[in-house]
Amino acid sequence: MMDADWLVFHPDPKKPDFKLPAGAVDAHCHVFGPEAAFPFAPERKYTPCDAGKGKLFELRDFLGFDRNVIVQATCHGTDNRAMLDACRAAQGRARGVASVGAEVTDRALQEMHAAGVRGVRFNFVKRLVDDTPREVFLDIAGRIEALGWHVVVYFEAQDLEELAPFLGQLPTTVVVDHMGRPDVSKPVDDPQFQRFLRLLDENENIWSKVTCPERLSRQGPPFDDVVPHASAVVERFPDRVLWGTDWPHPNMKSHMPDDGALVDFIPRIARTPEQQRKLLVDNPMRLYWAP
Ligand code: 0GY
Repeated sequence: MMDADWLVFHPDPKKPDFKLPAGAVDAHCHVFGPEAAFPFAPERKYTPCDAGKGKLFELRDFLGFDRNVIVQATCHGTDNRAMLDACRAAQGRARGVASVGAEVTDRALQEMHAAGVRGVRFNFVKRLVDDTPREVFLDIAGRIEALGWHVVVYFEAQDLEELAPFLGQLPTTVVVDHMGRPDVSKPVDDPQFQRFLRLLDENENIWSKVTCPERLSRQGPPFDDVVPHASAVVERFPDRVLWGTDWPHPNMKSHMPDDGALVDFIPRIARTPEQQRKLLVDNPMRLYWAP
């Protein structure tokens, strides 16, 4: 049973006015269950609605995306079966980002690679996961480096100062979820957001997802307050940004976004056709579909 206050994904999104470029990748989305086939993890911090691969692929086609990157959601812990099943079913049109523990075997990593996994996610958001020792993460990073994978990190803006030395130690490409969750009620030149921009300035292997205006906005749709931050990142690091819907939008409390309206947000943060092509096609293809 999903949590009593769980908000279910939008049942009937609008057709986007923004026409996505050919080959566009939704580079941050999840699958939840279905629970009957893929039970949620005992250690999870929330119980979502079912949101299986069929619905995800329907949305991909409806919005005009060509491909997905399916990120393991914390409600499935380190049991990656639902994500792997979705990647396999997509027949080359999805890649995955897994969550693994220290106990993962090389054979399991190789099987994940064959299914389409190209990264692992390290989560530092305290409401979502229990703490993992940094040595465990560093050990995993060293092992997945050999496979050519990268690391996705999710943290809150106030934790960046403490995390920065650890992030600097990671040997792979590192992708930060949702711009490190800035407080968008503060301006772009606020020290906290400047710290995030500096992290990317000083580490050429660090990328950012310019995702989740619905999560970061204090004002709600059409998310005007997120435009300055997201467009600043796209303008400064056009070759190191990714975009995704974040469907089915876990833990949204204020409202459930219309996924078509989220696509219409893209040209407000990536204003030129060149920026849009890099954000939606070139960058995700380089990171996830390199031969
Ligand atoms: C997101 C954001 C959230 C959740 C998860 O794996 C997850 O449970 O990523 C969140 O609650 O902020 O990226 O989907």
